[in-house]
Amino acid sequence: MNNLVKILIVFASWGLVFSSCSHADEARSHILKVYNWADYIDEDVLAEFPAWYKEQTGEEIRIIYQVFDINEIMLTKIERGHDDFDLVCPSEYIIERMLKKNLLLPIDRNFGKTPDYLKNVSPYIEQQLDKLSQPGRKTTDYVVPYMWGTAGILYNKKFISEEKVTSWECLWNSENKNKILMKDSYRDAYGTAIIYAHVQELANGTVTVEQLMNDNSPEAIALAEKYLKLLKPNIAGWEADFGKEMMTKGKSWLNLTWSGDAVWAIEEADAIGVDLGYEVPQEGSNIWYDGWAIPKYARNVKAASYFINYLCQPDIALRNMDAIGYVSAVATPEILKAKVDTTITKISDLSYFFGPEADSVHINNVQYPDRKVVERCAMIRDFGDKTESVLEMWSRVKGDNLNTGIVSLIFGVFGLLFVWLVYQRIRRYKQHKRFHRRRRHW
Ligand code: N2P
Repeated sequence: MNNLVKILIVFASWGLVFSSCSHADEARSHILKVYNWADYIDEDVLAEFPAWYKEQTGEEIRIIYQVFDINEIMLTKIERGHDDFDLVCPSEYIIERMLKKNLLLPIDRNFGKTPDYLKNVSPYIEQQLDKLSQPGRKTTDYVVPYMWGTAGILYNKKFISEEKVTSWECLWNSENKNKILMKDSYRDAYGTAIIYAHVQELANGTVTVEQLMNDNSPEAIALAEKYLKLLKPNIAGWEADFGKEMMTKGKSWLNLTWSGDAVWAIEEADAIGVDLGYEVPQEGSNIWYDGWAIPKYARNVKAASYFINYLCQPDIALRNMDAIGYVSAVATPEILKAKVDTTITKISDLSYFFGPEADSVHINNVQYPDRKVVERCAMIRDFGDKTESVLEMWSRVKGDNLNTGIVSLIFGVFGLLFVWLVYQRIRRYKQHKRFHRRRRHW
């Protein structure tokens, strides 16, 4: 995370602490509380919103901005903490959960004189998110797609060949002992393990990636646990957001990560002569979608809706993409034009996203996955009440060594205590007997 964002966060937290004193009179309608992923917006875009909002509505707004790097942390704050964030940015399986639990408010598309830029979002991405709709609640009435991408392998070409990363096998290969940084995202790790455990069935066409990644049967959980434990010797660390920097510095060989982080890392590394690549393995992977949503406890739906509208303008979307590396869900001809780069030799089919004219374009294919890549990926779904068992498995996997150590220590101490107590009992019993025998003799 760069310094400006850190400063923004510090200001934001001060804002939270002091809002009750120094801003005592500030109406909540002049505050917008945004809770977003770290490194997920251009800082100037964020800073310029109050002026834009004033222009559109004549009203003042001050942003309180906080960041998270794990979906579940955000969800807990809303679901359990009832925090009054006006905008959050969950991923698809959390969107589904929030819709199921009725935790969201509809987006207010009443923008007055301001055009409705939400129309700029790709219909393809909307269709995908609408698969998560719940009875009486259509996803896209509650959520506006923001960024999307794939999960795959970012690798250092100095140590790993492109051919090796075409299969998830490379993560399990003992050649890569202690050389992998894993994204600290339990659903990505789970999906990857289950996919790899079924390489043969996938090749035979007897199962699909979608079925595998969303299988939460006890057998699947046990299988994922087995494969994730087998992976552990190769794991150098779990990262929430620092993997891209480590890779840029050439500190690790492989990183299971998201496409946007890969784009950012590849560009940064290139500037300092480190050659990184990104691949979505042949077996298939996760394709994910993050969207803006207004939680039930929000207190400024108007500003939240305007903020989403502001982000859907093509120039703003382009600035965000350039700053963070991820792909915006906004898919207008201006964006396609700005993103086409004829120095890229590889041709990709992006017609599913931009429309028929984009069926063979020269475009960064890490950022914008080709149709073939999208076809071998699937979206992850909410695990509902099975989430708990998967999370338990996940903590067994991650805390394996520590837990076994602590458990053996506890057993060891109690074991010794027990032996000592039994010994004392026997000793006292013997003494007692001896005493009585002697008394009888006296
Ligand atoms: C950016 C996080 C991206 C979120 N730091 C991917 N779902």
